[in-house]
This record gives sequence, C-alpha cells and structure tokens, in this order.
Amino acid sequence: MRKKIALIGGGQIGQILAMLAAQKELGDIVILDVPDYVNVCKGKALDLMEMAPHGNYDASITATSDYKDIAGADVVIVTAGKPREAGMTREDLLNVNIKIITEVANGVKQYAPKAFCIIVTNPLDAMVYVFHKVTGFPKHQVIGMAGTLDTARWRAFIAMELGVSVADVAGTVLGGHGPDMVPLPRLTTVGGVPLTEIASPEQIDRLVTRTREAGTEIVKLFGKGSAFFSPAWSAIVIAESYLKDKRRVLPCAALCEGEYGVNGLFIGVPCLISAKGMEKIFEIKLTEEEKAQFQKTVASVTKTVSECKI
Ligand code: A3D
Repeated sequence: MRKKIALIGGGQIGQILAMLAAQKELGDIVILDVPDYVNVCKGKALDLMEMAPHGNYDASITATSDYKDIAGADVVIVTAGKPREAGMTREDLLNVNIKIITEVANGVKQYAPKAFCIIVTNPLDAMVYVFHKVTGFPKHQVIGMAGTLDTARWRAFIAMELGVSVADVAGTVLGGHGPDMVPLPRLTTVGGVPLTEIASPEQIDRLVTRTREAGTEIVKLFGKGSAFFSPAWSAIVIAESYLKDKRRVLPCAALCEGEYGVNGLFIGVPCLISAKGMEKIFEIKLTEEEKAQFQKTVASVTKTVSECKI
C-alpha cells in the first residue's frame, strides 16, 4: 500500500510540495485547505493528476477541507497560515498563525496521530512549539523545517560567490529561523577544503549576512508573498528521509531538552531523520564566539515563544 502524505495548506508552498511528492512518488497526496480555497486546491490536484502521464508518476492527488480525509497519513506537512509580506516581520504573523496552527494541530491529533509532522508556517520556531504543545506528540514526531532551507541558502550563496558546484559545498546553519540564525563558516567546506581558507573574511561576512536576510531578499523582490520553491524542496528532503529511512543529517527545529544548553525549546540543530522520525540531535562543540551567537538566537526564539502564551 502506498504511503499517505497530508499537506495542510495548498497555497504557494503546498502546491510545490504536492508536485514534488508526486514526482518523487512518495505516496498518495491529500491537500487540506479552508473551504473558501478548497476548489482552487481541487483544481491544483486535478492539474497534477493530468501532469502524471508526462511526469511519469503514480499517485492519487486530491484536495479537501475535511480533516477526516487525512486519516492515517504517514507524513503531515503544515504550511497553513499567512505568508510574510513586505514590511511585515515574522513576529507580526504570530497571533494570526497561532490560531491556525492550533486548529491544524487538533485536526492532525484526531485523524493522523501517528504521522511524522513537519511544520513550515512562520514564525517557524514558535509555530512548531505551539503544534507540539497542542498535539502532545512525542518529540521525535514533530519537527520544524527551517535550518534545512537556511543551510540550502548558505550553500547556494557560497557556490554562487566562489563559482563552484553547490554539490561540493557542505555546511550547516544553526538556531532560529530569523536574522540572528548562526551559519558556521568554521565547519563549512568546499570539496573538503575549509571555506575559511578559500574565502576572505569580508566574503564570509557578506555570505553570512545574505543567508540571514535571504527570506527578506525574496519577499522584497516578490512584493507580496514569500519564497516557495526552496522551502518546499527543503520540507520534501526531510519527508523523504523519514519515508525512505535515508538517515539524512539535516538541520531542523527540534525540541531540545538539554542539548546545546537549551531546555524545552524548538531550535535549529543538526538532526538525524530516519524511519523513527527525529531520531537524534547531534551536538557540536561551539567556539566562544559561536556560543555567543547561538545564545542570541535562543534569546530571540524564547521571546517569540513566550509571546505565544501557551
Ligand atoms: P500561502 O500561499 O498563503 O498558503 C497558505 C495556505 O494556508 C493558503 O492556501 C491558505 O488558504 C491556507 N490556510 C490558511 N488558514 C488555514 C487553515 N486554518 N487550515 C488550512 N489551511 C489554511 O503561503 P505560502 O505557501 O507561501 O507560505 C506558507 C507558510 O510558510 C507561511 O506562514 C510562510 O511564512 C511560511 N514560510 C516558511 C518558511 C521557512 O523557512 C520556515 C519559508 C517560506 C515560507
């Protein structure tokens, strides 16, 4: 029997998620959205079914506004919410999206209590916290997608700056999904060569800043709405690692209980994603400077989470 993937939210990211999940034949796909938008989602689902003969995939793709239809889903990816728009901070979205995520969490808890849940809605670190609180799911079952995207951006910018293949750039970005996230130049390599040996300090500073501001750079270009291709791919990479037990090590917002000196907070850390879900958090020995940066991002996430009053 095919796996089942429930996409909560069929907007910009949701539609790309559906396309990628279908192309990768990850399973049958159900898109859930609000009643006002469900016909558009039904149209997207039908369009994707009609793409299948050329896309060479077998999958059932449907849309609904009824949580009953996500029953038994293996993976749930949540993009339901309002996107950040120009001039709007992630924190502005907080109150609107808390309400949405609470409703989503209750629906998922009732109909797909065993699903591995990947949260994408912003402000990410707070929304994954709220989802986890409301569902009460074990920590291995709930993850926030942010570091996977932030790291993709970091790698992409390095490849663009140095004129090298992105396939050879390895690195990681820790912390919250905000302007004080922590790219780690010290641990980034290009074909095994340390980044710090082939890029100047000025170049590295520029790359760090661009990565931290990457979401905003796209929001400014769009004028309305936020990035969708790269966030969708990033969530699919996590889902695929779970469904195929690929055991990828990906930076995700995971519930830390002592790791990195953090307690009871979801924050971006390197995670082993296996058939068990978020199987393990890897700890990195940080330098004093990196620790200070990490504490700053933890303080930001703590502030946002405390504003959730949950
Ligand atoms: P958008 O195209 O607006 O899609 C959101 C969808 O959610 C819409 O189709 C809405 O109708 C739907 N929706 C709203 N309320 C509900 C509800 N109660 N139940 C079900 N569906 C609902 O946005 P998008 O796809 O561009 O972005 C989705 C979210 O991802 C936003 O919160 C973005 O800020 C966030 N985002 C996160 C990242 C990260 O890296 C974490 C990156 C980019 C975007």
